[in-house]
Amino acid sequence: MKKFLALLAMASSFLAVSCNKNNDEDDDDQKQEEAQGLGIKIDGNFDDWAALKPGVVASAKNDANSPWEAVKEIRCCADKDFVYYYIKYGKSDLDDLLSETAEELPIRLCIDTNGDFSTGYTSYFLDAYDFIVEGGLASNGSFTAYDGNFYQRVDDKWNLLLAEGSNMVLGAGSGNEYEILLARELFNNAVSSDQKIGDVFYTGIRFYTDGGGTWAELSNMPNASVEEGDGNGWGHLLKVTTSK
Ligand SMILES: [Ca+2]
Ligand SMILES: [Ca+2]
Repeated sequence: MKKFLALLAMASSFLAVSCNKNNDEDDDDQKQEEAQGLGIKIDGNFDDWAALKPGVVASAKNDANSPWEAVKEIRCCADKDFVYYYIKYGKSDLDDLLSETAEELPIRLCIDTNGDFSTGYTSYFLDAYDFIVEGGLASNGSFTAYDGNFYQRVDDKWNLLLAEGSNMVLGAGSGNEYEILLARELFNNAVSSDQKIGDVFYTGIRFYTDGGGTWAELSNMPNASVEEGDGNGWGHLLKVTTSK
């Protein structure tokens, strides 16, 4: 936890540096950026995502044949300390959802840490996955911070590893965009040695709604129909390679 908090402090100092950037400071900024990994700050500003180098981010757009509308795009990238997610909703879809004040925009981050798809949950994606983080993005009609419960699939049940409040995930949004950070150290401390997040891992996101007490699927991403006879529009998980 101490290391995690120290990293957050570093992230804050990085922001201060980037706001005062000039040509003389380019070298210093470069060093700071290397120390910071990908330099994404969870602040509801998405310029940091736009500044990422090509090839760093794995992404998926809502497939034209998917039965869903609300979520348009997800992106994911990772450095040695954190995994980052970006989510883009359709503006009018999001406004409609948030107009229901009970709507929390719950999501599940679905994660396979090692590319062994022989274990885990086999629904909603074409690849089995062992872990989920589940929490809401909204409260009282607007985006809020993200928190969630962390579960592992064991014996056909979701086994709670860390309850919400663990600080393993953070999130912030504005407009119709949202960003999430997941701290690898806290994730890896909670799982067995053979299930730690590897340099290459796989992930997807399930979106659903329980506004007004009625549960409904909003989207699964990725959702491209990649296999003949798969009528659900469910796709393979995104393959993410850690930037070093
Ligand atoms: Ca940001
Ligand atoms: Ca696995």
